[in-house]
Amino acid sequence: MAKEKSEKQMVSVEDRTMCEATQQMLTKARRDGVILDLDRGYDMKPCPIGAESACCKHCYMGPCRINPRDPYKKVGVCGATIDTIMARNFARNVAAGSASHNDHGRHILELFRGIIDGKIKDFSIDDVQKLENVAKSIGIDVEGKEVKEVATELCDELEKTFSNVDGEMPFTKRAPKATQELWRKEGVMPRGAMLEIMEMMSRTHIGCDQDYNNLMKQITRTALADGWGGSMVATELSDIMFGTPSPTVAEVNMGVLKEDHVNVIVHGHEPAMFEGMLAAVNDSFFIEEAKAKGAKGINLVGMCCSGAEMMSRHGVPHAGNFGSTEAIIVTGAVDAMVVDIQCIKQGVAAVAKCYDTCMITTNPRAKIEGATHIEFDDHDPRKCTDEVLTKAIARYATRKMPIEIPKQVQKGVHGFTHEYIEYMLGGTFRGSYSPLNDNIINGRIRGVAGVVGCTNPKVKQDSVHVALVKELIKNDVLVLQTGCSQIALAKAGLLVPEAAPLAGPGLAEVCETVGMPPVLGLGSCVDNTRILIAASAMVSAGGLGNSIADLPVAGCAPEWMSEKALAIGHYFVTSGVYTVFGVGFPSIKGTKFHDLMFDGLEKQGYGKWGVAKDPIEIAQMMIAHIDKKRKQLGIDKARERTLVDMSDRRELAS
Ligand code: BF8
Repeated sequence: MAKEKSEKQMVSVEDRTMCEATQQMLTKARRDGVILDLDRGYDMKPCPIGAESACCKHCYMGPCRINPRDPYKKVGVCGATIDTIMARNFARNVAAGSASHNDHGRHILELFRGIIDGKIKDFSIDDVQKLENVAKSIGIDVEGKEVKEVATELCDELEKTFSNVDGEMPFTKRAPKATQELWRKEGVMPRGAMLEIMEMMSRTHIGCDQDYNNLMKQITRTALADGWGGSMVATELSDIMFGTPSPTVAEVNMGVLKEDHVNVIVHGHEPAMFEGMLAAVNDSFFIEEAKAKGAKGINLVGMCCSGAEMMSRHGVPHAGNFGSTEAIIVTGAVDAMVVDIQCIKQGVAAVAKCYDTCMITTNPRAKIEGATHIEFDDHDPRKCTDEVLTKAIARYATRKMPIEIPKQVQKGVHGFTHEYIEYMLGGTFRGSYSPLNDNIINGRIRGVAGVVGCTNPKVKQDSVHVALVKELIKNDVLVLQTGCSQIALAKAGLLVPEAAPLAGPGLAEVCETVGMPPVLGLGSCVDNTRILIAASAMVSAGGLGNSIADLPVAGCAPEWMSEKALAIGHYFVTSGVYTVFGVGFPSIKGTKFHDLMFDGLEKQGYGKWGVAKDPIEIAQMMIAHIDKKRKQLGIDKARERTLVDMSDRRELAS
C-alpha cells in the first residue's frame, strides 16, 4: 500500500481511537506506509444521499436520487415516494442482518443434529441442565427422557425456526404473554426465518409492496425472526454444546500477544472453529513443534464476536474489537489470522500481506481474495486446525518483520448470562429476578440498559461507548453489554467489581453487596438474546408491568455500522425497547417513515427508535425514557425517597 499522505497531513491518532494500543499501531502503520481502516474511514466522504437513504437502486430505470432536503418534491422513475424508498432500503438492511444471524444459527443447529446422530464426534452436549431448561421453555416434556431423546425433540422443534411456512417461531413462546399478543394483533408474529427473509426480499422488488406501513410489518417480522429466531438458537445451542458461561476473569487488548510465542488470532462469529482451534493448540505435538522452532508455546487469542464468546466460556484472552483488527497485524507478531464469517474487513487480508501474516479463511461462505483458504469441517476439525497451526509455526520460525507489541492489557470479569444474573441475585435455592426487580422498584437501580454493537471509523473508536456507559452507571443504570461494545468497556477497565465507585450511590450499593461490576458482559452479538430473556424474566418476576415495553429499560448501539446492528436494533424496538443509535441513521427526519420509526411504533405498543451522536445526549435520552417508564409504573416516588436516604447517609458518614 502506497504512502499517500505525510504524517503531518493526517488527523492525529488520538482523534481516530481512544484505544492506546490501537493508537500506537496506527502510528506505526503510518510510519510503515500502510493505510488502515481507521484512516480510510476518515478519508472516505460518504455519499450524502445514501447516508440518509434517499436513493433507490432496486431496478435499472434509476438509480433514482431524491434530495434529502426536499424529500417530497420528487419521486423515483417508478413513482416510489421517499417513504417507500427508505422503507425498502431499511427492509433490505434488516433482511441481510437477520439472514446473517439465521445462517449462523442454522449452522449451529446442523452441528447439534450431527452430534445427536453420532456423525460429529469431536463435539458433544456439555450442559444437560441447560438442554432440559431450554426444551421445557418451549413446552417439551423432559420427564423420564434420555438426553438424546430430549435433544432430538429440541432439535426438531428448533428446525422450525428456519423452515416453518406457517405457525409461530418456537422461541417466541419465551416472550411475555402481552408482548406475544401485541405481535399477533399486529400480524407480525414471525413464522420461519427463510420464509420471512424471502418474503422481505420479494416485497421490496420494484412494483411490489409500496406502502411503508405495510412494509414495516414485514420488516418487524423479519427482525423478530432474528432475535427470537436464529440468534437465540445460536446462543442457546452453543451453550448446550460448549457450556453455559459463568463469570470468568479474562485479559483484553493487544498486550495479550506474546513475542516469544506463536500467536494465532481467531476472528469471526461461529464458535465451532474456535473450539476446534482451542483443542488443537493444547495438543502436545504442536506445543513441541512450536518449541522446536524456538517458541515458548502457542498463544491463541480471539477478536470480535467469536473472541467474546470464547472469552466468556473459557477465559481465552481477547485482543480487541472491530476497530483494531487491521491495526493488530501491524505488531508484526501475528503469525496467523484465522477467520470464519461476518465483520472480517477485506482490508485485514491486505494488511496481513504487508506484515507477512498468514491470513486464513476457513468457511466456504466467506472467502477473501488473496487469503489462503483452509476449510473447516465440523466432522473433521483437526484437518483444518492442524494445517493452520503448521502454517503459523512455520511463519514464527521465519519471522521477518520487526515486532512491536503494545503493552496494554486489562483484566475484567466476563461471562454473565441471564441464568447467572438470576443465580447471582437470588442464590442457588431461590434463584429469581425478584431481587433485581425489588432494587429497581425501590430505586437503587434506576433501570437497565443494553449497550452493544460495533465500532465505526466515522467516530473515534470506543469513545462513545465508554462515555455513554460511564454516564449511565453514574445515574444508577445497570449496563448489560455484548459484542465490540463490551470489549471497548473492558479495555477501559469497567468490567470489574472495583468499578462500582464509578456508579451512582444506589447501583454502587447493589454492586458492592453482590460483588458484581456495574457493567455486565454477556458475550457476542447473537448473545443479545440473553438480554431478551433477561427482560422477559423481569416481566415474569412481577412488579414492573406486563410486557417488555413496560420495563424501565433502554438500549443503544453507539458506534454501529452493520446491517446486523440494524436488525438487532429493530428486534429490540419491536420487542418493546427504546433503542438509540449513535453515528447517524439512514432515514430523513420529518418524513412519514421516519416518524413511524421514531414515534409511531411506540404508539402501536412497541418500543421506538432514537438517534443522537453525543454520548451524554444519548444517555439523557435513555434515562428520560427509563424515568418515563418508572412514572408509568408508579415507582418514580420510590426512587426520589431512596435518593434522599442516600444523601442523608452520605452526610451522616461525612
Ligand atoms: O456481530 S458488534 S462489528 S463483530 S456486527 Fe461486527 Fe458489530 Fe462487532 Fe460481531 Ni456485532
